[in-house]
Amino acid sequence: MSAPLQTWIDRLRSGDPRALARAISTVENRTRGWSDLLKALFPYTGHARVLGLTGAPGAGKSTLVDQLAKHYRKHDQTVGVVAVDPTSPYTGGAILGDRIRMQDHFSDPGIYIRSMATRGSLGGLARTTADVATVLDASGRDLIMIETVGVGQDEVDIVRLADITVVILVPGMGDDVQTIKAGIMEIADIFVINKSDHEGAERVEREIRAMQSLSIRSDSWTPPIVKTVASEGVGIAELAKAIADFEAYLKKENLLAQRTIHNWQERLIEMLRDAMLEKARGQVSDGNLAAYAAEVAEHKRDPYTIVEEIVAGAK
Ligand SMILES: Nc1nc2c(ncn2[C@@H]2O[C@H](COP(=O)(O)OP(=O)(O)OP(=O)(O)O)[C@@H](O)[C@H]2O)c(=O)[nH]1
Ligand SMILES: [Mg+2]
Repeated sequence: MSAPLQTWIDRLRSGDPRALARAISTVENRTRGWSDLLKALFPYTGHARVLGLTGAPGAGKSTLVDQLAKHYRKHDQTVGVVAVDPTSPYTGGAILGDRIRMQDHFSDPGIYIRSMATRGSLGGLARTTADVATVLDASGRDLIMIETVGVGQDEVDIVRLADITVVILVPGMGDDVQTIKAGIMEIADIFVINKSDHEGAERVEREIRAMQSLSIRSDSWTPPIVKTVASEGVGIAELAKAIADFEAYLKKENLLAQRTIHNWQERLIEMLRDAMLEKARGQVSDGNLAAYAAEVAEHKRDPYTIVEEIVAGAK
């Protein structure tokens, strides 16, 4: 390893927020040296628990993350937060909110919050997020929380990489359990009904229960339902307990190792897909690709043979 890289890693490991920020940017933007950095950091990873939190826009995810961060800080755990914004990272109200909240923790180096741009994310959103979590893990954080809006496949893929997934629902707002994306409901290890100060929390709870009675998880865990009022700090201790219970269950049933292997299998496939694509793309210039496309459009050549030839050439 080069001396500057070693110094950088030493600083990052000692808790220097600037070294950490630079490492995250390098990985996020795929700046030169990003993969060497991740390779060098990998031996230091595997200690943090990764908590994924997802839910509809405005459900109170950031407020909840903020409260949980405070809770864990009281228990002397260091926290890293990655807020993945699916739309505009710079003008969104959510990010402004995150900034304001960040100042609460500003004097506390035990909390590191990072908002991630997703537009033009080079390595694929789920992969980049996982890589950023890897950097936070290597920096020695005990707990990493990843906040995403639960709207699309990307978000499902992100939270799937978490050790523990919390799905946040709210009463009313027309987002009945039925209308929430099925994929999101299935990945919940814990349900939170936030904004329980609003009318309709009981109804959401009944709907979750009804849905749960129809399906049994392969690990036979029944996701608990925790009601919170995040803006008031109500139910946070209960949520932390539900998280601890699930962790204990994973440990007792030896499921954590299985989950980790399964997650790595998914990550490896994605990494392979990226690497193979890059290799194949190295074979064809954009101009060539346009020429192939024209040939296919004119039915001069079939696309299947073209792809086979490119793949064969990429060895
Ligand atoms: N009444 C009530 N308001 C809440 C509660 N939790 C959060 N809020 C408010 O709901 C609004 C949205 O909260 P956020 O934490 O930014 O929600 P979010 O899910 O992170 O939003 P996005 O990141 O934009 O999707 C804020 O004004 C919060 O103060 C709650 O339990 N009850
Ligand atoms: Mg938010």
